[in-house]
Amino acid sequence: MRGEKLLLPMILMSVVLSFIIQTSYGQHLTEEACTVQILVPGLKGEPGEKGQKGVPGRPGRVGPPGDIGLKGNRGDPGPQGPNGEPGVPCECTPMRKMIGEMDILVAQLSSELKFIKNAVAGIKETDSKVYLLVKEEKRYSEAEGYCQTRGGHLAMPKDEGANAAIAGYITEAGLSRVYIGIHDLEREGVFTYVDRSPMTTFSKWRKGEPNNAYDDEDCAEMVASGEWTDVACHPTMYFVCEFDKDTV
Ligand SMILES: [Ca+2]
Ligand SMILES: [Ca+2]
Repeated sequence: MRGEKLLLPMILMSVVLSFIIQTSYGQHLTEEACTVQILVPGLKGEPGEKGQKGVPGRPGRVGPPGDIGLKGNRGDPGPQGPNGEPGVPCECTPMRKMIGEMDILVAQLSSELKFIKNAVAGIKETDSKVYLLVKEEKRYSEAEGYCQTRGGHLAMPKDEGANAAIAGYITEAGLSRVYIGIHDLEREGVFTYVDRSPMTTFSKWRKGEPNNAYDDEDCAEMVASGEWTDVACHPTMYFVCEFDKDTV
């Protein structure tokens, strides 16, 4: 636009200048007389080179907070952890063993105390033997075990004096019968003392005994009169132990 506005004045100025030159130089410029130069714009030039990249713009404002997300699914279990440190060896075993042994000792002491109480209550004796009435109901074999534990046997009367001492003991205690150490457990009909010593000349069987009633009488009891009877071995009853005076 600006080029077009200047076009008309430039044309007029060119006409005036040509007229002045023609008037001033006369013949010299005759060939150029009435020549009018008209200036026109040239063709549009090529586009310039591309400019350099501009500096980055300022950062924008912080955006509004987003919506709360939905809860995710539960994750898979993690891997197994490393093994723990080795434990300290338990010292309880010796203690338990000791407590167990003490329990056994207490039980033995209780049993011994009971035995002593019985003994204090009254022991019968002969020149060579001490008899103890045990007021605990036991089977024949258990009764013999009880006496053996204390160094004796079930009472084995081998003469009238010993038999009378035991019988008196039973009577004084108000009992009717007790186990004594006589049986035919090893050979039916052949009675021996519980220490396996044979019966010799002395015996005190009640009339009609031993009769091995019901084929089930292999042990012996003494009744208050001092007589013996063969009886079954499994019933429980009181019993009399005997001890050698030499070992008591
Ligand atoms: Ca028998
Ligand atoms: Ca009998």
